[in-house]
Amino acid sequence: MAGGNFELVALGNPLLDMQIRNGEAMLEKYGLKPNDAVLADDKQLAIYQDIVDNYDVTYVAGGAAQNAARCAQYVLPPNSTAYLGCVGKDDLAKQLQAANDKEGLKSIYQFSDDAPTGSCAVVITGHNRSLCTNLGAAEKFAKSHLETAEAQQAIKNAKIFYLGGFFLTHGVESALVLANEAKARDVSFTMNLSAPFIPQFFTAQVDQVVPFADVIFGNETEAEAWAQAHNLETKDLKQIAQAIADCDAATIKAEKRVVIITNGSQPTILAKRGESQQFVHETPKINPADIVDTNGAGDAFAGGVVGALVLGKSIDEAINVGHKLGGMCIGQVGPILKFPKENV
Ligand code: 26A
Repeated sequence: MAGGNFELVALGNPLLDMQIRNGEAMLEKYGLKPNDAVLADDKQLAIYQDIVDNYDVTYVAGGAAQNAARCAQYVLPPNSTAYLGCVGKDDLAKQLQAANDKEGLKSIYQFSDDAPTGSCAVVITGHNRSLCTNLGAAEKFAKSHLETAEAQQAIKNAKIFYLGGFFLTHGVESALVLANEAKARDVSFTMNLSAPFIPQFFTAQVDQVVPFADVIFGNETEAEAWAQAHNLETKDLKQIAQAIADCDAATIKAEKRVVIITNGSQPTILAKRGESQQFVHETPKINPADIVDTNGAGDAFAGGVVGALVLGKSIDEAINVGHKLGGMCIGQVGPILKFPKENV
């Protein structure tokens, strides 16, 4: 594989991020944890207008899988990545499309007639980020969109699929279409656990797609949530990563499954199916003064890894690329990378 032929197809919730700094009061007011991702409940829906009225809001393209796909494209030759998701017929969607165009990510959007493009309030406090999402059009994604000519062309060509775990709150059927396509053609299906509430509250959906996955990403809190949901009585990240690697596999590819668990500035853990030993990759040190915000760092990491896999790099090399992009994202406002491009 070398890239340039839409090898990577990602599926997720396209969101516009509305980011604020020094948002301690908003965490308190809306009952948000400093470092978490949630779907807005009825009371939290007021946060979007509240931050517009009272803060200096930075608007930036978001949506976890869309971020990862943009970051994968960063390390790939033009025309290597396509992204599927549902947006509204509004200006927000135009902003997202423009951000994808800028990075060379092909947007294969479904357009909802009645729902607005989804948005995510990103509340930054220190090095933490709290994400509060109103999915809007994103949860209107219909399986039938996968049957459109444009989507079919991408799906039939793909060598690697990437599923944002967040999509499983509403879209497991569509996710399974891609998973089964990967299985039928013996190509790679990768996914991200995305947030603790996904393995915690959408366990059944996660368990439906994990068997197809040959690369699974998560961070320390998501791994712990997976362990709890599966009655694993350990908080040891290596053991949890191994358990995820060793759980059901529905494909031959998944028999070579790897699980990659990031842990902030602590080393990243790599577990391989059927092995007794886990591996650790040191994360490059980042000077705290260089940290702008951590929004999207995990997506940039995953995107870098997947992009490197498209290029045919080994999993160890791919993790190094992921670390570089994660670090680069942390030095920027929101889930974006540096331009002009740096070599990674
Ligand atoms: C279903 N939920 C809650 C979400 C998200 C989400 N992307 C998809 N679905 N909640 C937050 N995000 C995105 O995560 C990125 C940081 O990892 C935000 O848009 C942000 O860009």
